[in-house]
Amino acid sequence: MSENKKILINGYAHVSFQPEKSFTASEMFERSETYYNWLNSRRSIRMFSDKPVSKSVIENLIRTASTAPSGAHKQPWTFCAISNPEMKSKIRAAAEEEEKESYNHRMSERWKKDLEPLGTDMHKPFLETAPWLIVAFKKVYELDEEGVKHNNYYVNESVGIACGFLISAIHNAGLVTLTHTPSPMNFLTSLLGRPAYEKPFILFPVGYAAEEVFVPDIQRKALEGISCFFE
Ligand code: IYR
Repeated sequence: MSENKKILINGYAHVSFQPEKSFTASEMFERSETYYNWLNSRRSIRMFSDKPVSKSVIENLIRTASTAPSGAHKQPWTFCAISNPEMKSKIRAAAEEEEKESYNHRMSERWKKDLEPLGTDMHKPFLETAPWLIVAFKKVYELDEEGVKHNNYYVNESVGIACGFLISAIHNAGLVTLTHTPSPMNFLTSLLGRPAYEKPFILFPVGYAAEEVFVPDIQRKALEGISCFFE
């Protein structure tokens, strides 16, 4: 079978790969539009239900995130999933402490003005209500068991893409999330016992939306505002 064909490139094994089958022009248009409409139906949610979500679902979401491309295929990420109520409470307390400082002292007036339409503040009840928190850590470098340092590349780009995959996987599962970035969020490295070379990147509360949810009445930019074409 052609799928099993193997060759060496630069002395390294390469296997033949069959990309997704090609579609007719109209099928392709249809699929691209359907996918756009489906992702466009996603919203960042701050109001969560406490309804449980099974660990096996969370495992699949993390597996999906880790299919993202990454610099030199280093996969420079760790996704920590937390359902333990005591740990969630500790994370909420530490996050709110930082957020209080940020909203009161660190954030500029202009920044706070920009956030006004989103209705955010220093209170983060969703960190306890959501059944799961997933913290994406970026590995700026890695140490192996012998303490030897290994470099990672394009870490922000790689982890950003993986987080995008995670968000779409959460949406696909019928769950909701929010990209929460308490700042600074180094407390997550120590609370979760991660090595110092792992830096918290984004904290995602994951779960069902609350029974009644309100989201900011905001619009996405039109294509003209986000693209330019050279034909
Ligand atoms: N980290 C704060 C502030 C915040 C910042 C941005 I940029 C947002 O889009 C939303 C919130 C918080 O989580 O409230």
